[in-house]
Amino acid sequence: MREYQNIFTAVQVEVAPEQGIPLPPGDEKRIGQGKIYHWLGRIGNAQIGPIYIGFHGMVSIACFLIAFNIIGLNFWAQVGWDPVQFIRQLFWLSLDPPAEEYGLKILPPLKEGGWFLIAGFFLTVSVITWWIRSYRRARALGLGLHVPIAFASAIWLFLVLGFIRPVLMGSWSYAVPYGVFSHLDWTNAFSLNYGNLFYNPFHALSIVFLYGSALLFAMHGATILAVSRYGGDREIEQITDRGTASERAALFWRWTMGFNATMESIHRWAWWFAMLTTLTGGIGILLTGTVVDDWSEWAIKHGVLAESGSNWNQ
Ligand code: 07D
Repeated sequence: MREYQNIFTAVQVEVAPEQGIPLPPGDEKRIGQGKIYHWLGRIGNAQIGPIYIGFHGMVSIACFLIAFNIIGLNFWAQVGWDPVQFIRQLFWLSLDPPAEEYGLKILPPLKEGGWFLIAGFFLTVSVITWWIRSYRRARALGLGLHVPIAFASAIWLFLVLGFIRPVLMGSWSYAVPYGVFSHLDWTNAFSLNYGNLFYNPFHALSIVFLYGSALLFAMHGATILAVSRYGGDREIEQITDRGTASERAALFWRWTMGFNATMESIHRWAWWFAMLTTLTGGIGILLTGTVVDDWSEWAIKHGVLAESGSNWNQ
């Protein structure tokens, strides 16, 4: 028997583009009337626009493009402006922070970290103005501040890595380089330099929340798809008006693991787990090199790890 498995299928309603609520006078910054694209509707909402740009959106996009171009042009200069080599070596190219001896100097020579700092400045302004945009749009729509708060947690980790920790360490050289492989190498070197980041309890917590977020997202997404044949995708109504979808979903989890979140609380679980990934991560990075120099030694001192290390000696 053929069964309806709601994995790839999507319901699309072909209607005139939704215009949204009227904005207060002076705040009307929307462009276009909106358009419906069938293929977009297969993965999300078919409607694009009217697009809200606004002052902070403009500043953010402009600053991002400046940072992106500074990084890209530095990469290109590093291969003698050869477009073929630019593409071939793209993953290996890197714009690095100034050397340690420049400390927190505001503008070292451009080719010795100056460009890095300028790019970092514009990228930071871009991220912060995008946050302001998320805050202002949430307010304009009368929403809770859940999205801006979660985004602020990600920005906290971003600022710890690129600004707060370098300032506390007394040199921009501690910031993360802009490059595909270079930032991976930086991450690896960070762990090695500070005695294995796995023994940093905040890194461990961050992983718990990261993996936990993926697990919760998989469980929730799968549950709602599985009960959408009973109207379970109308999640909000099901919080107060529990129909068969909600009851079956809850019962499934009580049967399989003895406990179930509710149609409402599952979103709180997901929000907290995602938010805590970067919140705990930022704390872990901030402590490294400032308060704790070697996480293996720290673990031995606090009885987490034996003097001889773990039993893994291969
Ligand atoms: C980075 C910050 C927010 C980002 C923002 C976006 C733009 C784009 C683009 C200009 C993601 C701004 C950017 C707009 C600009 C252009 C083109 C969020 C970020 C606002 N680790 N590890 C974590 C695991 C190891 C190390 C977190 C696993 C090794 C370091 C996470 C393993 C070593 C750091 C995590 C593992 C090591 C981390 C990241 C396994 C060496 C961090 C969470 C299984 C490789 C970061 C406390 C996140 C952190 C971090 C997972 C291993 C080093 C939980 C699963 C032992 C140095 N690791 N890790 O959401 O917070 O990032 O650590 O081995 O700094 Mg780790």
